[in-house]
Amino acid sequence: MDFNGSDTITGPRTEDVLPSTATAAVKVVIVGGFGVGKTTMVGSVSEIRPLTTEETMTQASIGVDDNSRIEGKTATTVAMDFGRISISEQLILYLFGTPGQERFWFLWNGLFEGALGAVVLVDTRRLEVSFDVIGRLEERGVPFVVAVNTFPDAPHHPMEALRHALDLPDEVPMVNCDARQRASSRDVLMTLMHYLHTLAAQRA
Ligand SMILES: Nc1nc2c(ncn2[C@@H]2O[C@H](COP(=O)(O)OP(=O)(O)OP(=O)(O)O)[C@@H](O)[C@H]2O)c(=O)[nH]1
Ligand SMILES: [Mg+2]
Repeated sequence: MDFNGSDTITGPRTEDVLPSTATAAVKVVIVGGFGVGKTTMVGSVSEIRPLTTEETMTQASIGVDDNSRIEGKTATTVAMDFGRISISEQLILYLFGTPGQERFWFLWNGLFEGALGAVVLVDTRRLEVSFDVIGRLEERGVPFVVAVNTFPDAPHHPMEALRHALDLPDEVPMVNCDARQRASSRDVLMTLMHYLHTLAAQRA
């Protein structure tokens, strides 16, 4: 440990301290298949330095994980991502990114506890990895929005065709996004908040 350098304990950084105006906190889960950009989204939008649990993918994952269409991907989430964003002076979102690989899906139970809603990230080059994810959310009754992460070489499909392919009800909001962009990721979360608000108003 370097006592003169960056490891010196100096207390929380200003961005780590919750604003005193915060009155409500909501837990949101970011889900999706392997390599769709969940860790990227939590990282781009979080105000605090995100906590990630990424491990380098090894030879052992070849043949187990389908990384054949995710060139350049060298790390994968093994437990969760965690971040935080203030939506307004009062409202704070806590973001939990799930692992994409099916062998870690048993962790979902803990990650979903107390979650009000979810974002499903979708890669149109590999739509099939989204089916199970959406099915699991529907089973749990967790409201969700679908965000189509626009990878440059991904084929473009009209939203309605994607809705049909994913067998989504009309009321589930769908948006395009670039998970690397803070503003875009933030827009996705705003869409989810509006949707949760609409659902709550309908129930009332
Ligand atoms: N072009 C482009 N690349 C992206 C975008 N989002 C993520 N990536 C890249 O896609 C790769 C996978 O992103 P991750 O954020 O690790 O995906 P993940 O869903 O967390 O993956 P797992 O945890 O392994 O399931 C990374 O190399 C990112 O840099 C995007 O919107 N556009
Ligand atoms: Mg990840």
